[in-house]
Amino acid sequence: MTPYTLALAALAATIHPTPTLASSDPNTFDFVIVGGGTAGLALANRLSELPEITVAVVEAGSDESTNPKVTTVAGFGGGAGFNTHIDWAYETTEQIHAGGRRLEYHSGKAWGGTSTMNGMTYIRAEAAQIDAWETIRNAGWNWSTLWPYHLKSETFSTPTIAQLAAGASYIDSYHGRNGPLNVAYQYGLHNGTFASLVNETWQNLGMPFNQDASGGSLRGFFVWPQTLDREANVREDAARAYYHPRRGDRISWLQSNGSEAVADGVEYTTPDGKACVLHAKREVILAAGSVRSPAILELSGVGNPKILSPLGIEIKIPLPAVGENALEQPNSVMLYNSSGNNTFTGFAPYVAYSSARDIFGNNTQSISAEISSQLESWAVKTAAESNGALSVSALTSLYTLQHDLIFMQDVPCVEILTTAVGGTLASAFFILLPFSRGRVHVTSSAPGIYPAVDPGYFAIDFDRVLQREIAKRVARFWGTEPVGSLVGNRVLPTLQDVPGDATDEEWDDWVLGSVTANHHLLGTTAMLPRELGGVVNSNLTVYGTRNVRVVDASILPAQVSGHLTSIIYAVAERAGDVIKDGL
Ligand SMILES: Cc1cc2nc3c(=O)[nH]c(=O)nc-3n(C[C@H](O)[C@H](O)[C@H](O)COP(=O)(O)OP(=O)(O)OC[C@H]3O[C@@H](n4cnc5c(N)ncnc54)[C@H](O)[C@@H]3O)c2cc1C
Ligand SMILES: *[C@@H]1O[C@H](CO)[C@@H](O)[C@H](O)[C@H]1NC(C)=O
Ligand SMILES: *[C@@H]1O[C@H](CO)[C@@H](O)[C@H](O)[C@H]1NC(C)=O
Ligand SMILES: *[C@@H]1O[C@H](CO)[C@@H](O)[C@H](O)[C@H]1NC(C)=O
Ligand SMILES: *[C@@H]1O[C@H](CO)[C@@H](O)[C@H](O)[C@H]1NC(C)=O
Ligand SMILES: *[C@@H]1O[C@H](CO)[C@@H](O)[C@H](O)[C@H]1NC(C)=O
Ligand SMILES: *[C@@H]1O[C@H](CO)[C@@H](O)[C@H](O)[C@H]1NC(C)=O
Ligand SMILES: *[C@@H]1O[C@H](CO)[C@@H](O)[C@H](O)[C@H]1NC(C)=O
Ligand SMILES: *[C@H]1O[C@@H](CO)[C@H](O)[C@@H](O)[C@@H]1NC(C)=O
Repeated sequence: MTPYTLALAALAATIHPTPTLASSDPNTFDFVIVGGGTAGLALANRLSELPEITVAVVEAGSDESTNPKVTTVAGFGGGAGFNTHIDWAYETTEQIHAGGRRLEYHSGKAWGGTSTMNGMTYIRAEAAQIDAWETIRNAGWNWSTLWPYHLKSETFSTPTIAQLAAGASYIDSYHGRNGPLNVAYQYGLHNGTFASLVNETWQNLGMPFNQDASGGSLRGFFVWPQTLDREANVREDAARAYYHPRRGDRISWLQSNGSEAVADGVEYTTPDGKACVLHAKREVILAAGSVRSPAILELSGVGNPKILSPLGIEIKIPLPAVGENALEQPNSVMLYNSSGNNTFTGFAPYVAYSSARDIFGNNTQSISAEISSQLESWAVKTAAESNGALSVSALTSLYTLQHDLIFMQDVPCVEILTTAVGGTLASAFFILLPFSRGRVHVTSSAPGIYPAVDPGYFAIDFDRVLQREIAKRVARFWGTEPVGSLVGNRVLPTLQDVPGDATDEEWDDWVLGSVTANHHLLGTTAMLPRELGGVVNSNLTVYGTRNVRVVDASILPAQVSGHLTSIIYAVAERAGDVIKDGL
């Protein structure tokens, strides 16, 4: 059986009203994009605006535009499609720093990619952390150069009066009005007093209300908008926004001499197992996501010889950083039942972003200094786990930058979601900027075998410390008025498992035994100078290749404090212009 649904591919990105297949050979296109997901479809759309240019999108999944598990906006959206045919359903390697468990790692397999099964949360990154991209020598990439692309991608639906009363808020100038991507609050927002009680509680804990985080400043409490077509009340995935298909296996090369390789196209497998090639006159662009883009490079001979040679993969370009620098976040959930017989109806998407200072208070200075003194030893540890791909000096400088963002620039490093449904009140929470690095590598030269996904949760102890401190803060939040009177007992973890006066060790045990993936993996083909562990340059071209780029979450060089799709769309939009400028 073939594990892939291979609908017909080779379509010249046809959202454009007059698509031109200006090629005599039906298997030859100017651009061949592998992965019709979040980034891939946004990019294909923009490249296809050029009248003379042909674009093929190779996507392993199918058109799911009428799949109710995709279109539903119920609850947090994410989850409906888990472990169905639209989920690659990866599993991590044993997480040795998180109780040795293997965790589910979901990832979309459909036109629209992971945007067909995610939580639809639309929250942009913090401006200072995007500006930091430029300080690590990614010329042209900063908050203000991405700003027009945030606006270009978006059509924001102005909240109605009832939605404003339910907690929606916005600043008009932060939003686009003519982009392909619908962003909105849903009509089903909870409209009782809960939002204002949560708001007040956070204020009692020193957290301000944030009128609109879309401007690049996340700290504080707010009700978040979603990638959503409000009037149709359906999920706005990348296919719905940017497009309306065969598995790409590896790049086929025209020439290579060890220091430079030129792609000819992409090999793919038909449902009956036949190997075929789509030729790219100009470029091959990988947009297969953080798990598969590095894997496709490795299957194509671009990667770490120490990993590829034992698998019998012929090295075209030695590039050890491929698949390293994987950055994910661990997610924890705490649940309470409501006091009395309160029940909550409607959708309550409430979030508070906090900085290190909010968490550590007067100890911030000393913790900052302590971490500073450990950065180099963390770099040594992480470098040692990277199969020689990342150097101590590179990691030390990246860690120093991250330390500065967290402790000097107060970039939020903590996210706490709070919601209520029926008789349950819930928080999900996660560290945003882990120091731990993981990796994604192929384990076989056969393209159908899943790569090993190792997010490296809690490889650096401080990440666990911060996750535990957030858990304690969440417990404190639900014990603070006015929300304090709404909750009855803590039901996850129970007071037996983690008592009210639990030690740090007891909290740690619970955290390590219960975390799940947050599914924000990125960085596995990072846009960084080669000596800092980069895989693509600031034009998103893979080092050592003449005509292969990566455009998806895997190029983000560092974690971001918002959610990923907003920045991925902006990156893909800008990539479209970078590519067009080079034509
Ligand atoms: C459960 C979950 C909840 C999330 N919630 C949110 C949220 O609420 N808000 C938010 O902003 N972000 C969220 N995220 C993260 C976000 O959705 C992803 O980071 C983002 O969609 C990734 O975009 P991408 O373009 O990098 O990859 P994808 O969108 O995953 O696209 C990759 C595409 O490539 C295809 N592909 C892979 N390999 C091959 C191959 N060999 N040949 C052909 N095609 C291939 C895949 O099928 C897929 O369509 C969530 C993620 C998950 C899993
Ligand atoms: C961002 O990049 C643009 C263009 O290179 C530049 O003009 C601007 O000063 C940069 N902004 C910051 C904050 O560095
Ligand atoms: C939160 O409180 C502030 C006042 O401090 C108010 O302006 C804002 O509208 C409130 N938001 C919600 C969602 O209650
Ligand atoms: C909740 O409802 C049940 C059944 O209606 C009732 O027996 C119980 O007393 C109620 N509890 C409280 C605290 O109001
Ligand atoms: C509040 O939401 C409920 C559904 O949960 C809806 O029936 C009601 O009309 C809403 N009220 C207002 C004022 O929008
Ligand atoms: C923090 O320091 C300030 C000023 O020194 C002091 O007033 C405050 O009580 C301290 N807070 C805590 C929680 O120790
Ligand atoms: C809340 O949970 C506790 C412990 O599980 C239980 O004893 C209590 O009855 C529950 N309260 C309500 C209102 O359901
Ligand atoms: C990026 O592409 C532009 C236009 O093709 C070119 O001028 C520039 O030198 C490239 N930058 C890098 C880092 O290769
Ligand atoms: C590989 O060799 C270098 C020099 O070492 C040349 O500059 C490249 O043009 C050449 N590239 C290819 C594809 O053969």
